[in-house]
This record gives sequence, C-alpha cells and structure tokens, in this order.
Amino acid sequence: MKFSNVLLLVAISALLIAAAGCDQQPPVVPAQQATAAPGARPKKTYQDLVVGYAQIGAESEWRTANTISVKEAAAQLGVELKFVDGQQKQENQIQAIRTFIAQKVDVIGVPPVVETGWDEVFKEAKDAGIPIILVDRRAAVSGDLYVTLMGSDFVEEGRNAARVMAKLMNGKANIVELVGTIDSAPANDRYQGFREVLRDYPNMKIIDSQSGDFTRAKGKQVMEEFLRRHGNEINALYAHNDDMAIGAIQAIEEAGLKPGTDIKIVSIDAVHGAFEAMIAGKLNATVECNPLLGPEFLEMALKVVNGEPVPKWVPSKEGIFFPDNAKEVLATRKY
Ligand code: GYE
Repeated sequence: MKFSNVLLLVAISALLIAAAGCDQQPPVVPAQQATAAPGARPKKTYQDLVVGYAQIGAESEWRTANTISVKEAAAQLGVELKFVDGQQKQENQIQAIRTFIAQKVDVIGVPPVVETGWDEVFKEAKDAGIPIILVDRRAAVSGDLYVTLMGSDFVEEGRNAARVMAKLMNGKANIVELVGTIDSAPANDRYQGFREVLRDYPNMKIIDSQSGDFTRAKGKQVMEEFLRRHGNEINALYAHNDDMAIGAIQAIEEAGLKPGTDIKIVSIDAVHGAFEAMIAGKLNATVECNPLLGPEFLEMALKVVNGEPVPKWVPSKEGIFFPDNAKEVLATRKY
C-alpha cells in the first residue's frame, strides 16, 4: 500500500471511531432547554401539570357550568386534574386541599365557599411550596397566601343590579332581597354594591333581606316567608343569583301573583334558566357573571409553576341582559 493510501485509511478510521464515540455523547437537548439560561429549569407544559380543584359544590347552574369548564379545559389541554366536590361545606374544601398537598400536586385552585377561615390551610400549602389560585371567590387572607384571584367584580354586579332596578321601578320600590351564602364574597359584595347605588334613590327601600344560600329550594322558601310577612307590599325582588330568583318565581306564582309584572325581578349570573324565565316574561333582567374560568385558570396555573408573573386579580368581562332579545341571545350562550 502506498504511503498516501495508508494515510487515507488512518484518516477514515479516525473519523469512524469519532462517529462511533458520538453514541456515548448526551442526547441532543430540546430546543427549550438549549435556549434557557444556564442552570435554569426546563419549562413545564400542560401535560406535566397536576392540578387540584376544591370545588364548592353544585348549588347552582353557575357552579355546574364552572365545574364543566374546569374539567373540559383540563381534558383538552392534557392537564391531570384532581377534582373534589365540597358539598358546600368549608371543612370539605379544607380536607380536599390537605389531600392535594399530600398528593404533591403542582397547583391548587379553590373558590372559597366563605371568605374567612382559610389562613391555616393556605399556610400549609405555602409551606409545601404549592401555590393557591383563588378561582371565582375571594378569601380574607393576606396577599402572600395566594398567587392570584380570577373572577368577577361582585360589587359592580350589585351596583348594576341596583341601576337596572331603579330604572325598572322609576326610582320607587319596596324591595325584598335574596342574599347568597352568608359570609361568601359574592353575597357580601352584591349586598354592598346594591346599597351603594340605592343611596341616590331615597324612595327605593329594601323592606326585607335574607339568605337563600344561592339555591332554588332556599330561594323559594325564603320568598314564601317574605310574601307571608309583607304580602302585596312587595313590588320588587333583588336576588343575588338566578337560581334563587327562579325558586322565588315559583313562590310568587303559587301566591297567585305575576312574577315580572306584579313583582319586578333582577338577579345575577345570566345562566340559561334566567334567559328562559325572561323569555317567559317572569324575570326582568340578569346581570352576567361568567363561570367559564377553566381555560384561564389552567393558563394561570402553568404560568405560576413556570415562575412567570401573573396579575394579583384577573377580572372577568361581563354584560347585562334583558327580556327583549333574550331569545336570540340564549341561542349564543354556553351556560
Ligand atoms: O353567582 C352563584 C354561585 O361565586 C359567583 O356562586 C359565584 C356564585 C354565583 O353559586 O350562582
């Protein structure tokens, strides 16, 4: 063999040995890792996420729509969701959060049934390094115990209900009020917002106010009491949610009165049942409160685990609906 050929052979062998050596090299780094700052952890994706959701219960159409929204979004995005129905009891929600902590989920979402009594369990989550996202309802805790609150401006909803009611009643009314769950953020705020606006209307009087716990059954029962106590004196009803208004409508009809006419009714949520009641002429207006928070909740959860900044409050965008176009609008509504 000529010397030049020997050289060529040596060169080829060297190349082959180098190529074979490549097998021992670490695998090619994915694009995300390659671009990340040195030492930074790789970003998580939806498929890596394990999320716990400690739901309040199934007290209203709104709540059911919220549950479906969270479950559907998780299924679509490939997030592993651990879901617990708290049956409207705070102790069950607290128990669910403790279970999620033991299961080492990445993020916990919770709509607190009431405002107070969350410090201890939220602190436990914080100590375990698990962020809490408040979905829908506020909790009376310090800002370091949760990462973000996503949901509606309940005070503004109460104000809007009062504005609409004042218009419907030409500034003069004897109102009964069905309050939501006692000590819950939406009940507290809808109570307050409504009164704020009523200060400008001295002839709009709240003659009675009682909790119907956001359910149809209780709404009906309390309306029956209102009617027994005040009879024909009542000409307006403000309900903190549609379900209580729908329950009250039944009570009003059973008392031989015409809901929507003898007693004008304004409620909050804008669920399907409210549109049906408006089409039937039994409800005069509904102020929207959006329950479809699932996709945004999971988006926030992913941002939080990846250390991205999130706003402390993510407000929902909402409208007000009336009977005149209820039929057309209902056809376009998801909940
Ligand atoms: O208005 C009511 C539900 O927290 C905004 O809870 C929510 C409220 C909603 O039971 O129908």
